[in-house]
Amino acid sequence: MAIEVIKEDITKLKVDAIVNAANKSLLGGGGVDGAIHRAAGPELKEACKKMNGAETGEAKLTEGFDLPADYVIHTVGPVYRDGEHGEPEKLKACYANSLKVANEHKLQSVAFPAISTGIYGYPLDKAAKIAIETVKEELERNTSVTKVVFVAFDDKTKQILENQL
Ligand code: AR6
Repeated sequence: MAIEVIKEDITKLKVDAIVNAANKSLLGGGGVDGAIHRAAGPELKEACKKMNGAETGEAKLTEGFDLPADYVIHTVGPVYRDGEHGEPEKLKACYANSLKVANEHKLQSVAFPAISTGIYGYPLDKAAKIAIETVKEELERNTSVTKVVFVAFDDKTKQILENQL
């Protein structure tokens, strides 16, 4: 099993699946969600419309359309309030459920953005700990996934993920 941290635009990655930090509507938004929808093209939104949204912590798969990645796994991170409203468990569910979906589709390589740490306000150090711990746990199970890439969009995120790893 291999876990890597890189600084990159996730929409450029040629992996089996990139994970999208979406919202419950699954119909697009700002941040990494907006970037993924722009790069994938309008067919992605059409595919997302058929999924009737998702709950926080859930993960649902579509094709990647114009992206170099074959698939997109859409997950909905928690909006951070104070950490006392189930945010850690919900963030953990995002990583675990995304990898479960990847396994169900026999995918090998998956790239994650730093879910919830942008618009949703999750403190980076806390989110990075959950992200790395959960992915390690899931890769220790019997899964098709052999490679996970954590994609940072800025130096600070890269540093914190690397330290945690
Ligand atoms: N590649 C990799 N990472 C990126 C990219 C990119 N192209 N663009 C941004 N990031 P955010 P959230 C990083 O705000 O906090 C949307 O409107 C970004 O720097 O995208 O889960 C959705 O529709 C940060 O480190 O997601 C939801 O409404 C990380 O991705 C809401 O935002 C996550 O930031 C979700 O908020």
